Amino acid sequence: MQVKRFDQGVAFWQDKSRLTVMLLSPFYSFWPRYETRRAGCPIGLELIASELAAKGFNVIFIDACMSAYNQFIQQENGTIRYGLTDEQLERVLADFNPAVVGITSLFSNQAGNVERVARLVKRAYPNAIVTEGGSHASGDVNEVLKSPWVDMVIREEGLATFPELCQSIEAKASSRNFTFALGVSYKSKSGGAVHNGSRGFIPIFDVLAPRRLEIPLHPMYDTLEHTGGSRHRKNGRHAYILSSEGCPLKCDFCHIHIMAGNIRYYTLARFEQEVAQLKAAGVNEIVVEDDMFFADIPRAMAVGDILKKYDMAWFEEGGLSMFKFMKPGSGLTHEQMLDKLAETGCYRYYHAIESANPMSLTKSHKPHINSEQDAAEEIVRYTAKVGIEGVGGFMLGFKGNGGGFEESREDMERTVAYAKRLKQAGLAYVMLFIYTAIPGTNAYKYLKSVFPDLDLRTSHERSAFPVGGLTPAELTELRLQWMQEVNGSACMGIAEETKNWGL
Ligand code: B12
Ligand code: SF4
Repeated sequence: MQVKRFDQGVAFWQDKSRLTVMLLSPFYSFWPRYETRRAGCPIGLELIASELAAKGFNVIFIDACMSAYNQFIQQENGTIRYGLTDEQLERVLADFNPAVVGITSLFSNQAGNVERVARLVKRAYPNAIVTEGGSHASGDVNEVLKSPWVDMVIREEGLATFPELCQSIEAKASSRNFTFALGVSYKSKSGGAVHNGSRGFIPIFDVLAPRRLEIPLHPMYDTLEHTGGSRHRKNGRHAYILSSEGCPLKCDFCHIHIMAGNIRYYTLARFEQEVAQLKAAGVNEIVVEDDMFFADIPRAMAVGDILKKYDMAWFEEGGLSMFKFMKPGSGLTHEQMLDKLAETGCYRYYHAIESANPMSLTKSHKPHINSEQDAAEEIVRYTAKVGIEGVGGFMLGFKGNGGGFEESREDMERTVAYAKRLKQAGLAYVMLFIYTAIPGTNAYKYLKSVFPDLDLRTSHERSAFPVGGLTPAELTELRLQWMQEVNGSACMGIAEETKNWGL
């Protein structure tokens, strides 16, 4: 195999007679007053590249965001694009001629950018089959397929589906308008959407090809910060990693359990192999992206031991739930868990706390004990005591359960006061998010039925619909004001400067 690195990505050339597949991560944009600007190596697309390369395909991986992360383009609607310009992307595309293109569409607030990339791709390669995958494409599949530039959507997990689809396109058993591959939706010749049956999730990830490190170690990912603020180590590389995917809970507003299913693991032996390879390649800092790292706490502790063995500083970004610290089970206490995290090199974690309102949590099928403030304060104090930075995540403006509840402004203020209390107790930073409808969730179905004419595809930093007597514009401004009140000027100064978390 010939591996060729270029400024915007990596190409794996194997055999001219085999199919050439291009994988693309789009450029993104943000609202500078309200939103963070965060992106990193797209792990899903990267893992698909490894699978395709292992199966002998020619693979071209391009990241149109991270290859020009610090290039800003002011757009007409007030947002700022970060990443390649249209012309720059067109110039990169002109170097290749793929038969199939796969674009990752993770975030609904970025759907417009993905659509724009799909248009550029279709213009560059009119004969290529253009596909999308990821959380947004899966959740909003019918809307995505209305695009004249998109032929197919790979729903949910793409690790087995996409290689199978490419094999079947290569064997001419599938075409732009037809495939039997499970987990694929496509447009029939008459233009209607056809949804093949879903595919089961991979039960144990060890069946996957070894991760190709050329992508995560591409120089474009060697940034001073990662997706969750400042890095801990100033020299050496950092890399994103998964030891599991999925979540056993089914919160109404969350797309993770739909996208990634119930919790599934890499064995610890396979996980260690990957950490050892990253270490040998110069990585000394790891960002763990597991959706529910604490689904099995003793196993999570063993993951920490492996990271310590290879002297990795690590940050758990996927999120550690407050209720897991409150009721860990397995005979453990939160002190033991936090001692272990600190001892194994964890320097920061996203602390999913969510709300001061037990009703909002219960009605969303989330454990209500997250709202027990005295217990939470004790855990936050201990986190700070062992020297770990906890980043508290809270949600404002719940409205769901088929109309079963809606937060008032007072409810939101109660959560803000809770956030303030925990910040004073030792949280390093607080993210106040706005309850947002994610296509594919129950919350989206309900909110779309109430607000059929509103575009609900905002980030959790801008509000899309009226709630608690507040208009979307009012709640968006209030959230910013509350962020300033809770975090103080030091943190907000960093957040303003970096457009990332304020630490
Ligand atoms: C890591 C992560 C991030 C990172 C992103 C790093 C990056 N790629 O740039 C950061 C921290 C930056 C981030 C930010 C945000 N995130 Co986020 N994030 C995640 C998280 C926890 C893991 C994603 C991941 O890597 N999973 C592991 C890989 C293996 O899975 P995957 O990416 O989904 O890919 C698989 C499939 O989707 C599919 N697939 C994906 N792409 C493609 C492409 C093709 C061609 C094919 C065939 C298949 C395919 O196959 C892959 C392998 O199975 C997910 C939760 C989740 N489990 O999905 C949320 C998630 C994607 N994030 C979410 C949200 C809402 C956000 C934010 C808006 C939050 C905020 N306001 O800060 C921002 C938006 C950022 C932006 N630029 O606008 C939502 C998206 C829902 C939606 N439809 O909008 C998710 C699903 C969480 C949730 N609440 O349900 N996020
Ligand atoms: S919000 Fe957290 S606990 Fe709930 S389903 Fe999503 S990942 Fe699981």
